[in-house]
Amino acid sequence: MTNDLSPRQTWTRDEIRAVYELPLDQLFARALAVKAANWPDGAVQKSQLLSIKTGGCPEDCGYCSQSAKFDTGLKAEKLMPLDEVVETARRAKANGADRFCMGAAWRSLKERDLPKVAEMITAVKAEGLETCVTLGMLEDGQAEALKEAGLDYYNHNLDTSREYYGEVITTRTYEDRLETLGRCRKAGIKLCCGGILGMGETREDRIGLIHELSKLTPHPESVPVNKLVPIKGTPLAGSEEIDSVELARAIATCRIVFPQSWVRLSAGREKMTQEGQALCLLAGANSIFVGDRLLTTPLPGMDRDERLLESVGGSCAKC
Ligand code: SAM
Ligand code: DTB
Ligand code: SF4
Repeated sequence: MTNDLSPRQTWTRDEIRAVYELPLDQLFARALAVKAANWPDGAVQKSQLLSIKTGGCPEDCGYCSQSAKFDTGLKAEKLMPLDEVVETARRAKANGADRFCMGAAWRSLKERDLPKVAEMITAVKAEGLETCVTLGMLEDGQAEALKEAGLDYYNHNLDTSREYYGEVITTRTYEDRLETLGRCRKAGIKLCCGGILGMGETREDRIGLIHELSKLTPHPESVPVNKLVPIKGTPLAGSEEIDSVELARAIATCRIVFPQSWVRLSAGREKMTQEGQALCLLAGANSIFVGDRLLTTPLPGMDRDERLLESVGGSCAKC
């Protein structure tokens, strides 16, 4: 029998499918054994997001409120000033977040913006928070500069399976994404890399996404599992919603395949019931986004998060 407790890159797609499609009780039992062995304190990690550059993005990601290609009603803004970023980070820390993730609606990081973002990273780190950024694609040398500024994590998602990818995005390729991930790894930055479920993909695509992620060496330290937040005006807004049991199946599979990574129940919590979210935490998710907003859409907020975390016996947002 294969050892479930250590990360490995040798998962086959068939093996992942076999795990994903186990009877729910067996799937959960296996995920919970992995969780208990690798994450004995049961704590739920809390990250907070801030959109430091909103809207007007030239990419065509079919789910995104910030693409200039779709009429979503979102107003494009300039890069946020440093003091506003630091103020928000301070409040995030006071409210219990331990990682602060700054997102920019860019196709790629421009050289002229790099020093400003580097300054933000250094300042946020100095507040005693882990730092994460998501800035689009990176060129040679940029990841090193971000690392030097104090960057802990780079978020760059594969989003979906290789086969379904072309239905979602046409302006950058799967290989482009893997290249940026490779540059971050080379610079010694931890990876936050996952995808979105509920974009009209099949279960086989979900399995394919997990398989692609499992080949990354080493595995991403954080695996965000986003449930599509449907945005009016985007091509994917009418996609069939993924139900909480299917989402929990995907999360439990991620817990087993990525035994030592944070698995984040990421976007989509705002419209989920407390029971649906609790099921996903029970399935093995051990990280959430806290605060009032993700990037451009709302989150449940502190009161609902406290009730959720207390209900599953994890730490509460104020603890
Ligand atoms: N522009 C950068 C990039 O895409 O490389 C960074 C920001 S982008 C908003 C970060 C990730 O958020 C996307 O890769 C996607 O996985 C997730 N995301 C964006 N819009 C979403 C939505 N409506 N629902 C769920 N996840 C979403
Ligand atoms: C990730 O995987 N999810 C976060 C973070 N990485 C940057 C973003 C979710 C965005 C949800 C839609 C919005 O608020 O615009
Ligand atoms: Fe731009 Fe990122 Fe949105 Fe794609 S996901 S349109 S790259 S902001």
